[in-house]
Amino acid sequence: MLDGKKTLFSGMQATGNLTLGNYLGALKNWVTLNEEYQCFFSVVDMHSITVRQDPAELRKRARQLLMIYIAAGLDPEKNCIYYQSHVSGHAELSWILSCFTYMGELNRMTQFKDKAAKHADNINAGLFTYPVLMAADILLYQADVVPVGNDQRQHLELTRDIAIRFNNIYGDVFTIPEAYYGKHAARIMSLQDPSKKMSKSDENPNGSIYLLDDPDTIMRKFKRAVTDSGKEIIYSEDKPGIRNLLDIYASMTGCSVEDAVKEFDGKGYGDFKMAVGEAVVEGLRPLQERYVQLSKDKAYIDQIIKENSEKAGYFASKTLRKVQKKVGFPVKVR
Ligand code: ATP
Ligand code: LTN
Repeated sequence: MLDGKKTLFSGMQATGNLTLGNYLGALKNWVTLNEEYQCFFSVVDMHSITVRQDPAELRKRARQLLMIYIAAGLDPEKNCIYYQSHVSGHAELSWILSCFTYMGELNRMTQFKDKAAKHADNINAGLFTYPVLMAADILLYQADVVPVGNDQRQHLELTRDIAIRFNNIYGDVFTIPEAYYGKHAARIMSLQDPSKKMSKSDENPNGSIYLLDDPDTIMRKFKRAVTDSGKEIIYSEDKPGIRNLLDIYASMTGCSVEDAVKEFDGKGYGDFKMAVGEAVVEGLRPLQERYVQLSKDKAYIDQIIKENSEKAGYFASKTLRKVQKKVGFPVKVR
């Protein structure tokens, strides 16, 4: 508890341009929760280097991501919005937790299997221990709740297992975090291949809507979105394309999927795709306008980065000192 509020932690990788999947699966929920909790929103740039990155590009994207957090409506005066790499406690706790995590557990992680298959030439140890660093992120701030997309379920379960294991040995050190998947908990799929999740690292840009895409690009991508055979707009397993568009429409406008189905009853696929596109254009407009404003104010963003990393560092070091003492590291003479 900080200031009488429970603590929330979440983060996104600074790889690629943020997609509508990231927005609807995570960022939009963060905004609805940010008044209720004491929040830490991290740009997890240390996770990003588990896949090879161009240094200048990574630095640029990390800053863009931080500005997108703010543009989406997270107040940097009230929430701690910062770079993971600016707080060394993440790496330090990650090492300790890796000694409480089993190889067998990490071997089961589907994200590792997917990424290893995708980057067969660079299956590095960091990619394998990625979930341990993620557990460190969360446990460092004693987070009560972690809003993430559905694809992170396994990582959250592992974080809880590590924390429970540690607490069983050393007493009540870590808060056991709960995952929060949001009202819709929809996994947004690629517009070109609805069997694959919409992902910022997808090579085909037509499959993803990027948060900073202009309205014409957004409409064009929806026009080209693959649909299914038949004509009906129904929410069904064997209509993954239509189902994805219904999920997008419902999450974007806040209506239920049932209401969306009713609204489009009897309409053709063409009109339906345009309506979804328009809902997305309108839904993203405020974020895009704020982003343009923020990108003109370098001094303000620099100030946010400095103040918030100091604040995050303060809370992180409190947990870290406690953990170091518990495992038996000699206490530093101050
Ligand atoms: P990458 O393609 O680089 O692996 P990603 O697009 O999967 O990245 P992450 O940075 O790993 O994005 O995830 C950021 C957040 O967005 C996470 O909470 C994740 O659950 C959520 N998210 C990512 N893609 C989707 C999606 N298609 N649908 C719903 N939520 C998603
Ligand atoms: N693996 C996460 C990103 C992430 C994260 C976290 C999310 C890293 N550390 C801590 C929540 C809490 C992903 O979204 N792919």
